[in-house]
Amino acid sequence: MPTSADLHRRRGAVVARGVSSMIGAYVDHAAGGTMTDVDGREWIDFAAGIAVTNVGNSAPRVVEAVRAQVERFTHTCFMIAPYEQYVQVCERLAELTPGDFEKRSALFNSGAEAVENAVKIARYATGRPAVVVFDHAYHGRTNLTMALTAKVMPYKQGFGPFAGEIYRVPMSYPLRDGRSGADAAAYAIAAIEKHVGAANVAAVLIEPIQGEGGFVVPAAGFLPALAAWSSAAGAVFIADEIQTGFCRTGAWFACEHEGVQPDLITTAKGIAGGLPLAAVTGRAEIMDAVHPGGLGGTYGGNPVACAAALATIETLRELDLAGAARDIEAAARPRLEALAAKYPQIAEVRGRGAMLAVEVVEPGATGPLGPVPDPVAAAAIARAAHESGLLLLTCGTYGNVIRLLPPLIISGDQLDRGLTLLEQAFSTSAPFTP
Ligand code: PLZ
Repeated sequence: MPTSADLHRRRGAVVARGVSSMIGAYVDHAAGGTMTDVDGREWIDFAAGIAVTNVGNSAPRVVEAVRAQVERFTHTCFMIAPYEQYVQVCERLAELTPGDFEKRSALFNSGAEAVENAVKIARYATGRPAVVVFDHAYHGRTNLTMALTAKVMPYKQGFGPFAGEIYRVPMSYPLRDGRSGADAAAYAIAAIEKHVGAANVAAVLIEPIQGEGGFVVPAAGFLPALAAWSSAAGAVFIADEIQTGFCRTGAWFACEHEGVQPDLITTAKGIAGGLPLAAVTGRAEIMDAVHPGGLGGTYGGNPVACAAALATIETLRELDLAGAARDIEAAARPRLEALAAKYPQIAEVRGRGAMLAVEVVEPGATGPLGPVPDPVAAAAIARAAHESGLLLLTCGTYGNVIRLLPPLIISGDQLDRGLTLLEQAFSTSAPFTP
């Protein structure tokens, strides 16, 4: 069997350099809260494949459902010959997503594709061009979604020109803007009204908690104020719950924490336990504005991915993994707060449920952005974690946020071991001793 080093050498000769990997170890198998590489080393998983394997890798129900579906049929294309599994996923989405109104869904393959389609639908339904997005937003890597995404490096550099009619406005970022939710919303709304014009806005698109942008939790009241403004302006309020959805934050969807009912919601990642599936779900009158045949794609709602989604949703429900996400927060947050008390490099502990982060800064330094981001220290801590066998991700516009995204089925013991490795990573790599 090839070692990670062998595979890494072979990769260099055939895999495009633009596709890079966080660690040099190659996966042999993964289950629950751990991953084992081809060299036989076990890793604690605080990544869940970027918030995908909420039910764990190779969750038993998912494996069984996929196996059974693969034996029945693998693909017909829903636009050619439809099947029940697609309809069932749309039924589940109508039940689970916030909003007590008639809903419709359309299924796709990736998060970016769901966001693209949500924008298509909102433009069609309103007959308007403009899409409002926020500082630090991440919505994907296709041409339209690159335009929606804020950060240039590595996502956009050299890949333009980008799609037009995208307008970026300030995000509520309590650590850095010091504004209340209401004030931050008023500030963003003034920018929309003055720079875009309410009558031109097809959609206001927002992650209820930003993912790649730094696990930024907007101040309370920000999301409801934007949703109310959108509704009054005749714009479609779209929540991108691709990273926050499917119990990650301790509720089925993060919008629920603020009682927001988006007109449209995009989902992917956690929906299907690791198989590629994405969806746009929302108000029937908006979704059904589009003419028959206007939405689709060869693989969207593939039957194997749908079978995986149904088994994933059943698992999330039966194991109460929203409750598990809250338990993860209850166990991890005090440990992160203790780290923050010890290390002045930690400016803030934030997040919800099993979507938690610490923002790393230069101790005591304040600049035009507020606390001065320290991406070098964050990277050193992540590297130390990797060396000790902890899969740990960073994120943030400034690259200085360490984020925790464990699978929701992680055991108490695995979570404890992972947090201990994180604490050790701080003690061995932080440039300042406490
Ligand atoms: N919207 C909120 O988090 C994907 C991107 C990783 P796709 N986030 C991980 C990377 O570097 O490419 C994401 C997201 C939110 C949209 C997307 C895009 O989802 O399935 O990666 O297309």
